[in-house]
Amino acid sequence: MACTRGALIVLEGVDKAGKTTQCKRLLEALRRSGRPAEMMRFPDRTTAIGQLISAYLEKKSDLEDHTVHLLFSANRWELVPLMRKKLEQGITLIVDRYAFSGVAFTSAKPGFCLDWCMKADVGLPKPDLVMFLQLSPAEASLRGQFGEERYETGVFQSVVQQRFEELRKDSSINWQVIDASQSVEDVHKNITTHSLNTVDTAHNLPLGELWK
Ligand code: NYM
Repeated sequence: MACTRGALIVLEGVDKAGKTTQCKRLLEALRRSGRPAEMMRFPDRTTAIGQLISAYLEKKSDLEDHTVHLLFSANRWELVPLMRKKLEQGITLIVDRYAFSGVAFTSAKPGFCLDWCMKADVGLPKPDLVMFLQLSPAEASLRGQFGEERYETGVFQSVVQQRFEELRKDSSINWQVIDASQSVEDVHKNITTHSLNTVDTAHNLPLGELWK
């Protein structure tokens, strides 16, 4: 029987790259084109695990670094049954951050290597497309101050950027680098083109397993 699943599309990038705005624009564009789509974001702060993560990010609680890494991963795993169900129903998922953020942010902390950080997410549904919104730290700083949450400093974000660069060398992932310094409209057009191609080809392909 022909497979008619939705595509798993992820947007990644450092803070202020415009991921959330672009996810929303892409969602509208896909729906307008008649392709069913829904948006998700990680961390999903609505679950019990997500609330632990949220309190940590807001500096209302302290968590040991390995522990919080595993919570971020658990927060993805707990949503996997729902993700699979939607994809099987033919719904394309547009995901604001995924395991790549998980690895890039934790491995930017002292004493963490990429390899250890990737382990907990091995076997997650593999994205059909990962678009990395590229923005230099200098351009990001022109977009205003960082917020109050943990990790929102220029120095930390630069290390995160380097970790993303290492992750992007993995040719088993369909990475597309998008120049996020362009206008919102131009970035949107670029993202939509990649996404439409992906949605139309994913229909016939089995869903893969991440980093396996
Ligand atoms: N973050 C996000 C992680 O450290 N690990 C993860 O696995 C994920 C998904 O959480 N600074 C970090 C990146 C962000 C922060 O994200 C919250 P957002 O998109 O601002 O809610």
